[in-house]
Amino acid sequence: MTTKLKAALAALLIAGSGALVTETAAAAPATTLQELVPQPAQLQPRPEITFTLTATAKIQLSTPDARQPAELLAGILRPSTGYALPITDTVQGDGIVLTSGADPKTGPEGYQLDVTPKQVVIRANTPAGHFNAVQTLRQLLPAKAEAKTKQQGPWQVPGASILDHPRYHHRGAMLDVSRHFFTPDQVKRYIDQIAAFKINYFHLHLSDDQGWRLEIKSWPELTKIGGSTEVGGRTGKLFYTQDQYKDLVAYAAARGITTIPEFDVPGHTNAAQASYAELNCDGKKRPLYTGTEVGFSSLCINKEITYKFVEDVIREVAAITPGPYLHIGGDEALSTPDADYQTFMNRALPLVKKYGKTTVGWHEFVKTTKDTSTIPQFWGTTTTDENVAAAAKRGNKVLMSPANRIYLDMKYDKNTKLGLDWAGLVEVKDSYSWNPGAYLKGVAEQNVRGVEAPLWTETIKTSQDIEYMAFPRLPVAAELGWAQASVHNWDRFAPRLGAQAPRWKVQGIGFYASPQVPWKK
Ligand code: TNX
Repeated sequence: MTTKLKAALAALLIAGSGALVTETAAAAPATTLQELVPQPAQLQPRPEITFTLTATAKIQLSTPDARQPAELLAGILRPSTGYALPITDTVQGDGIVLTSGADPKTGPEGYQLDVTPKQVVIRANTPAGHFNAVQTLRQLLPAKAEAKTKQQGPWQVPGASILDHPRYHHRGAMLDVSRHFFTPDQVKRYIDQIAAFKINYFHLHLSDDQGWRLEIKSWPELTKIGGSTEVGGRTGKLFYTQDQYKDLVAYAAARGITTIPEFDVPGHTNAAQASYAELNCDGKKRPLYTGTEVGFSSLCINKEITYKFVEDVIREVAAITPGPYLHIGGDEALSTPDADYQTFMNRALPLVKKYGKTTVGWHEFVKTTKDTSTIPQFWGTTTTDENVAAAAKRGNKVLMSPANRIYLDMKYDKNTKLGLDWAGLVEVKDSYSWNPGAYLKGVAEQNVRGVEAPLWTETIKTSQDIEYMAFPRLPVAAELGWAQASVHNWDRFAPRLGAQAPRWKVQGIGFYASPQVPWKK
């Protein structure tokens, strides 16, 4: 409140009745309702209502769709509240209700959330809708609800009716586990963090010049040799067994997230070429690579064994990936001549189909195919790309990851110690100030599948590093992917983003405290 306003109010209070109402309205405390990221489509505050979660509350289901979301919620709230919060199949008494029958406007991923004095009632018609509602409810509770140890209540939720649904279906985050390897526990930690912002796709960049990170049973040397080192030269068993991968995929799924595995071909393949001599045109193994240059490797396009290799990898990965997508990379194949690149994609793309999956690829690949079901992921730094525009015109849906906007490995400013700057310095406001549905020439709102924030890890070694680069820009990507275009406004977004700080502190996330954002204490 400004000093002037305070003085005016004091005068009114002295003057007598009626003024109290003004006082209450003017001083109405900010609540978590003003702090949601991403912003819901419709939000009606009900200031006369407050719900308090108590020791006797139950999480009540009337639809099996809500089972996993309810378990997720209970797993977060039991440690911090210290309450039992049993999950029941009957809707009765106080607590949190997850039920079906949402307004059709909520669509396949949306939900309604109504705060009443005795219950928070969530309605959704799909598991995705329930997951998304649960993430909203988390943010409506006090920040300390995120703690791993018992905290003091009260556990209040401000009164509101919310009807929410996303702008885009695809809201993604990518982690490069090839340049630096991250353990399953580190990956799970990141999955937990992205889930909180309604990210629903997790893209795992599993192979590159510096490392092959997933066991392929028919080509065991890929991990034995190709998974033995990383940027900087550390050595070890730096890969996931298929069982570990399946566990990660299931962990993501239990948070409403579909995993998209990537094997980058035909370039970025040094780790494979170091593992098997026959994958090289000259029949000689390449040395393992621990530097950070790109563009020097290529599979041997004219050898039949190359396609046996690609098919074996696709077959094995498809078999342990329940999601419908497989990412085949295709970027920066600077050592693969154009004609060879075409030849390669003509053989590789049908193999993805053969094993029942839909291709996602870095946008370069889309010049090689007329298949409109494939998904080009735009990672350029320009606002024009003829091939991507032509694909959009044919009907392909484009996944937007412009590097100068939403690459989480770009430095924030010249003083940022981690990260790269080839696409520019990307401060938080830069990462927010673009419209995915009107960014690339010839790629309009209806041609956009969604937004993904990739995190490349040439310079990123620890979970702390991941978090410093991803926070707050990952939540920015989530906002761009979910919130309606009509609410896009930096001045209104920045305080909502800043309001996340106490939550991140409780969660142990060491974020970049950008001077552009008014951080809440
Ligand atoms: C470009 S973007 C790459 C990656 C690097 C990244 C670093 C893309 C598809 N390829 O190989 O890691 O830049 O920012």
